[in-house]
Order: sequence, then structure tokens, then C-alpha cells
Amino acid sequence: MVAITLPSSIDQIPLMRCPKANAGQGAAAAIPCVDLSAPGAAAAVADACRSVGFFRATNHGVPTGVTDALESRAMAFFALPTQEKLDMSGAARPLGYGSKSIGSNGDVGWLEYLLLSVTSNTVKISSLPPSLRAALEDYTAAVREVGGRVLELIAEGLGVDRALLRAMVVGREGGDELVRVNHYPPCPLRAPGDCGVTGFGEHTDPQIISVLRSNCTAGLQIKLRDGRWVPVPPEPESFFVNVGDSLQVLTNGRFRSVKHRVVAPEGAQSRLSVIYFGGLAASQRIAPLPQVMRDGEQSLYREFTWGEYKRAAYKTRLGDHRLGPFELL
Ligand code: GA4
Repeated sequence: MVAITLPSSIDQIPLMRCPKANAGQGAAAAIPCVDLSAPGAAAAVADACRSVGFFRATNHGVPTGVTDALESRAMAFFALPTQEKLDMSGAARPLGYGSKSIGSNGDVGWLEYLLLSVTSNTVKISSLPPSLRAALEDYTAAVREVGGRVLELIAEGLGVDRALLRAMVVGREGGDELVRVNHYPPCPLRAPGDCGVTGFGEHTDPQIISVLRSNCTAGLQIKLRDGRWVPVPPEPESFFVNVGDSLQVLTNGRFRSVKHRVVAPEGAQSRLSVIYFGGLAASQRIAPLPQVMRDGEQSLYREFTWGEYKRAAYKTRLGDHRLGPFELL
């Protein structure tokens, strides 16, 4: 990636550019789609997690009213003056309201966001507008169910106890569930050449799974195993699930965390996405599940806890290979 120099009137941050994805035929077809209520869903989920690390989930049971309410409350929040947003949420460190800066090691993108801890369905930011807080709590309760269902299907697809993964994440005492609301305003800049302006740079998610829903503005891209970046067509009626680093380790690399990124919108529309991250309790040990290992199979990773991995992650840059220091072979 290369930094773009911006006219100083627009902003004082060095934006990044990313080469355009392969929007050609077959790109959307590369994204598996799973009907969560279909009889073969467990096998389809496992297959998608193995081949791409990402899939579109339909028949998820979340009422449109719940997603619509959050979308409109969130857009109203982002329309407020910056100082008000900061006063209500605090500056992201890492939780709170952030603008253009991601993490604390110099990553930037064309976005603003709210990052919230939602464990036990309590949005731990007391001064958010009550209507936004209520919409977030309703949404979290619903998306957590989607996450729970997906974790059951993953477990079933792996041939382990159906409740095992869900119990490690969802509603777990001391667990680490986050919700991130990302707002990508239309970007007036043009990156040089065949590039777009980076909204959120390429990375993998450290958690077990992430469950994303966006409005109808495009921008999300995923990296396939063959190295091609493909755009993910927006599909507001669906959720998108991605495998995180922790699930990669639990499956000893059978499922691989997917690299993804967001390109800033070029037209008149904003992109709004909401992501639920299912993480573990800080003391939870992360190592390949014995039930998935073949006789004599070696672990690809040294054992660690979620607390240890998270601390290490926060010292990295977005695009770093965070599992690297934990790999054994
Ligand atoms: C990527 C996934 C989630 O959005 C997130 C991000 C976190 C942050 O924005 O605070 C991190 C990033 C994410 C991984 C590396 C570190 C931490 C920014 C960053 C540079 C909330 C998460 O859990 O990890």
C-alpha cells in the first residue's frame, strides 16, 4: 500500500490506497451462501469455513426492524458534531468513538466508528443517546443468536459437541464480545491509478467468528486462498460470517481466518456496517480441539490464552500476521 498526499483542507491524515479487486465474473460466486435453517447447514458452514473462511448467511431469523432501527439511530449519531460524539462515547482507546485512526499503532482509514463491549448485552457506554443504546442492545441480542447458531453449526460440522464453541463465547461470564459500528462517508478523493481509497485496511479478525451486516453500499472485499481480492456484494438482508484467528487455531488450521478490507465509497452513499465479534474469556486457553486432531497430528501453534493473544494483537499493525509468533512449524 502507498500513502496518498491529501490537500490539507480535507484532512491531515495520510490515506492509503488499495488496488482494485477482481470484480469479474465468478467473483460473487466465490462467496459461499448458507441457509442457516436448511438441513445440510452444518456441512455447508464447515465447507465454507474450510475453503474461504467466509460465507453469506440467510434465514438467520433477525427481524428487519431490528437492523433498520440500528441503522437509522447510528446514522443519526454519526451526523452529530464530532465533539458531541466524543463527549457521548469517549475517544476510542480502544473502546469508544474513533475517526480515521484504527488501533493505536498508526493505522488509518476513511471511516468513523463506535467500538463497544457488549458482553452480557450491556452496552458499557452510559452517555450514548438512549434510542441508540436501545437499538444496539436489541441488535446485539439478535446478532448474538446468529453467532450462537453459527457456532453450533461449526461444531456440528467439525464433529465435536454441538454446544462446545457456543458456550465458550456467547453470554459467557467474563467473555469478550464486541460490536463495532463503522460509518464510511462518501470519499471525495480519487486514489491514483487502478486503486481505491482504503476505508479499513486488510486484516484478519483475532476472535473466533465475526458476524457482519451492512447497508446497501458496497466496499467490503475478501482475499481468496488463491490471492485474489473479490468484492462482497452488499446484501442488507443477509449476514456475513468470517473465521477469526482463534478459530483457525482451535481447528489446527483446518479453517483459516480470512483477510478482508473495505474500500471507501466513491459515489454519494455512505456505507454503514455493524460487526459482532465473538471472543473468549481472557483466561480461556486457545489450542487445537483434541476432538478434531487426527492420531499423531502435531499442533501448529503453541498454546496461549485469549488475554495473551489480545494483548499481543494490540501491539501489532492492522495488516500484520498476528498468529506468526504463535506458530510452531
Ligand atoms: C480487527 C478486528 C476488530 O475490528 C478489532 C480491531 C482492533 C481495533 O480496532 O481496536 C485492532 C484490530 C482489530 C487488530 C489489530 C489491532 C487491534 C486494531 C489494531 C491495529 C476491534 C479487534 O478486535 O482487532
